[in-house]
Amino acid sequence: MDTKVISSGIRFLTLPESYVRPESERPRLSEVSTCDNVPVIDLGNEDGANIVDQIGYACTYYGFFQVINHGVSEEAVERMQKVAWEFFDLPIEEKLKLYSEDPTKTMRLSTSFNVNKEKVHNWRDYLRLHCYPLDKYVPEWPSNPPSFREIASNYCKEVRELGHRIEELISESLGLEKDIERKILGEQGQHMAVNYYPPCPEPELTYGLPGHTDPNALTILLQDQDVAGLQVLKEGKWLAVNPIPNAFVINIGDQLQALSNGRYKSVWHRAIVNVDKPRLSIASFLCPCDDALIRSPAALTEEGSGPVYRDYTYAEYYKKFWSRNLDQEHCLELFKNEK
Ligand SMILES: O=C(O)CCC(=O)C(=O)O
Repeated sequence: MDTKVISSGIRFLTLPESYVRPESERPRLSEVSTCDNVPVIDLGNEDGANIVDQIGYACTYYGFFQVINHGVSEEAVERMQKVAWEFFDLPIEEKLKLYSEDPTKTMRLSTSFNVNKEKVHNWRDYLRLHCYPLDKYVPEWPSNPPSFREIASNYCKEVRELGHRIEELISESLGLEKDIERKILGEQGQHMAVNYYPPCPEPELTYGLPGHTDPNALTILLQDQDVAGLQVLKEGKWLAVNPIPNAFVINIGDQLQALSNGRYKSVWHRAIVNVDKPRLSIASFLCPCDDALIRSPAALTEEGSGPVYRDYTYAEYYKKFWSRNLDQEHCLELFKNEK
């Protein structure tokens, strides 16, 4: 690539060759329809059992859902979005001080997905931060814009609480004790990817992010309120998940698929880009602690054909995930028990 990042402020008139997907891998945007029946779960609903039922349904049939009345304050969300835009509006020289292609770094600005492994690049820049424990990681976060650390810390705290609540609801929906997931996943890590997709001259030929599943336990995605771009795979078809006000999109990650013994599906999703407008999304990931042993509870494996996946540690899984390209087969397939 000529420049390392694409958020340079310079508008591209043609798509550089290294971003052009072969014909068979292109997004075929004209064939994508809108997902009209995305489950929207009101976490303010006083009927707790009803929330659990809705979560169970959404995890079984969709692998994702949106939540409203989720407890993360509108102020925290708005300030986070504003400071994220300000970060990507910084001069390129300032941003490049944080640039790295090393996925093991706990704070970096990068581009595409895994530039050293992939054959074709993706039309995305991203700031990736480790966020838990905050006092360990905040000192290495960007100091420009000056308010970034304070605003992002506050956002991370509120989102973490939401994530824990959803994990408890998911455990209950599987008929397990509320705290079982958190016991198995251990003291969970938290990462954040602030994704910036500049306007793209030829969106039909490339992706912001190609179809992938998330390697972690749970993803809490804040979509751009004005510009759509998220699509999910349902019954073999890509469907657009358009933003709704004051909502988060919750994705089941690979570890919850494993923990549920395959009952809940880690959803394939992708981000597409557009000609006119930049798009910004903020993904927060709850990740099992490195030495968490991922094993489905006996209550879910006793019946049927037993455990679908072999036991493994999250550290083992994560290493495997980053050693591969994003749009290969599902990483969890490599951890399946022989039949
Ligand atoms: O930008 C989006 O809507 C999706 C982002 C995403 O899938 C990710 O960060 O893993």
